[in-house]
Amino acid sequence: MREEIKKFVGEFLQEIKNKNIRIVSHYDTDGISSATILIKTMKRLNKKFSVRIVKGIDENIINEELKRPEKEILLFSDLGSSNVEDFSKTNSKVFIIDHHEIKKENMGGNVFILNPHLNKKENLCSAALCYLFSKEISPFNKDLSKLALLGMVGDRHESEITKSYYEIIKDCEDIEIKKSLLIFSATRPLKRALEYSTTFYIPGITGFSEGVNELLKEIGIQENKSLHELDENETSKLITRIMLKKGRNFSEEEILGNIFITNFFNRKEDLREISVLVNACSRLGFPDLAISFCMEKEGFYERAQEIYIKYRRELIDSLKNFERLEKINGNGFVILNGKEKIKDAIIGTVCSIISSSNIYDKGTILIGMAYNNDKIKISARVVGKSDKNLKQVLEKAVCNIKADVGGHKEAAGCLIRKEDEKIFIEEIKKNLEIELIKV
Ligand SMILES: [Mn+2]
Repeated sequence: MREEIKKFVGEFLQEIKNKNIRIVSHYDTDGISSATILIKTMKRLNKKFSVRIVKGIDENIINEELKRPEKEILLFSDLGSSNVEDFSKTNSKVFIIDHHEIKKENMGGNVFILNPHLNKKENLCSAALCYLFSKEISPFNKDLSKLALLGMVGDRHESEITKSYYEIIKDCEDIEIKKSLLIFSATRPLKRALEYSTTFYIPGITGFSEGVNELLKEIGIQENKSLHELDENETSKLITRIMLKKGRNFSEEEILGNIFITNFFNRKEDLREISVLVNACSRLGFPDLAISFCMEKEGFYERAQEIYIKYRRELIDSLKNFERLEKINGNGFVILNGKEKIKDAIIGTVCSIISSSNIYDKGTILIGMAYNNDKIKISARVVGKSDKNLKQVLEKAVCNIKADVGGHKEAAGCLIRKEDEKIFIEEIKKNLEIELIKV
């Protein structure tokens, strides 16, 4: 990777002489971390720049961006790989730092791209790539390593720390790694962390303060201690108790993992929590606030917290309502129709949390539905690791009604019209039952 990065940086520094930079990045945590690294790097180079955060790239965005003044150099992060064909047709130079799949044959002369898929190297998140790019420009940018690790956690790469990630961890002076229970967050009082933990849903604990109090009393742990502060003995007692909670027994690898603690705004923070906070701010329409938070600008801790707290409350209420919602329990699948009781913006997250809980057997397909005015947002997830292709499952179900299915094998979604609700449910039931017989 080192050689590719050197070459990429060389081309970039050559091209930006006398030019301004236009940064376009993705709106998730990895994209926001990437953008923050790039912004800081451009500032330190004394370059003028502007930033745009997008959900994805479509034709309109490509046209708008390519029409911008010639004095600007386009720099994409955490997206752009699937658009190289469009970019290669233009005269302007385009730089892309990304880790999404790319077709080599589409690459053209004007596009410079840093993407680990091109040489089958380790899969690094975009923020890590942006960081290595930044460090190649100047070793003084090593202080941005924390943001690379934020992107890593955002894209859930932390369970498998590969060579380059080790290098980044070594660069980061302010990081503490601990193998522990994956409840959320490790730096908040356990009482709150257990009640509001959405890493995995624990029946009778998630959303229920009485259940939490009882559990902590039983094992004799002070409720105001954080997970980070527990000694080994206390940690193992807590793990045992949670593993024995009703439902399917959790396996160790499902509930234990690496936790990264670092400082943000001079407070000890769990990177997973920062990742959710940044993601929530950005997705709810405040990407600029998310970036300012990552830059640790004064006053932005409080503003970001406000949005984050609202988001968490919404999520916990939805999970609490989960047991009361209309469900269709099939053989190997569950359709969860949240109707107007779950916000469409969080139905995907709710399904992800339920799928990582112990309520349903491994391999169960979860189809979540939530109203959005005259449309219905659909999200598909699967419990545990599985080779079922959820994108195909949804594509089949909507083949007679108009809908574009997005996502991939493990997580997919689409938007259908409200009047197609019944047809969709019938189709998906039919397809999933047939699927099962085939197996
Ligand atoms: Mn990414």
